[in-house]
Amino acid sequence: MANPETGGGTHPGYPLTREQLLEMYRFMVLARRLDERMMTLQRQGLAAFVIAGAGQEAAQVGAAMALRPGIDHVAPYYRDLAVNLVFGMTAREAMLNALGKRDDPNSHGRQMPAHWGNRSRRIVTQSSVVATQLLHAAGIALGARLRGEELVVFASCGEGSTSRGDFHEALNFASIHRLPVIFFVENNGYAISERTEKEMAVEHVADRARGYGMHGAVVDGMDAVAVYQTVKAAADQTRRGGGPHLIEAKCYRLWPHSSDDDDTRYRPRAELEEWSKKDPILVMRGRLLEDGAATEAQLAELETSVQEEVREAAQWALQQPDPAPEDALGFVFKEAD
Ligand SMILES: Cc1ncc(C[n+]2csc(CCOP(=O)(O)OP(=O)(O)O)c2C)c(N)n1
Repeated sequence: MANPETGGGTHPGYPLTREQLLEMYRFMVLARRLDERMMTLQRQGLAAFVIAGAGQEAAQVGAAMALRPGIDHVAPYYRDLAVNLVFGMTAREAMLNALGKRDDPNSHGRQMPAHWGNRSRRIVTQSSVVATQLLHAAGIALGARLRGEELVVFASCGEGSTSRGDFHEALNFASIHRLPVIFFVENNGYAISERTEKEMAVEHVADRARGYGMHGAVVDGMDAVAVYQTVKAAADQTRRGGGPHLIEAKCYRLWPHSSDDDDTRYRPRAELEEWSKKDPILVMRGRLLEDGAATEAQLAELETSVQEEVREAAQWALQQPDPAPEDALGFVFKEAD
């Protein structure tokens, strides 16, 4: 149903304007087209490695748009390209990262691709060791509290990463001190080839919230608006001193784990086909048309402009310099003000 007040859909609690809904969709499409182009570059031998977020765009964009870029911090994990886009990363910068170029703002080509980090945008640099970013998030939130800053720290990971001790320590510490952290788990069904049932004995990751004395919620991670509403409510509450939240977004990884992985060896094709029908980009597209927030022609125009942006970004990034061998030790240890 169209909402006459906002021009967008009717979304109780946190109504989104037509512009916000279209922005949400644009970020999702941009992330998907970047993933596709990066994978092509990898197959052409131009990019070393790709670890994509295809299937998780609704979870990532819905969550990031509920935060405040420039104020809140994000400690994302490798699949969170779309979180970075919402927090200000450009298509050109994403391509510099994928190609390990000298001017990649994440690490100047020192980190693996998709190991995000950008101090000026409050995107926390990450380790290859999964779940460590959750501890960093708790520490950043404590630091902000001590400085009297009112902000939220958003830390994400896959459900497989919740089997590590770091996850449990981070939740325990954040809950004891009632820190403003949102622990956001993108449950995409697999940790490489291991299915969720083999990763934990509870049905939902969010079931564990009770054990730490914190708020827990499960949300449909294929629905960007549902994720936005859940994260927005949590962010508003934790910002006011309501303690940390554990939010589990149920989604699905539509691609193999990485460009190095053959998922036909462990994932039934029928399962993939079923989930493909719930592709978050299709869901969002349907919602925009149904709500009267956009016409087919407007969405086609948006698609063309995103494709052009990605094509241009890749062409441009390919021409940019690689890191110089003599600078190999630069940006490895702290070189900041
Ligand atoms: C401590 C640690 N163990 C193993 C790995 C290797 N590894 C990289 S990604 C990954 C799967 C993580 O799965 P999940 O947290 O569910 O995230 P997903 O990749 O499914 O999004 C593993 C095991 C690692 N990077 N760090």
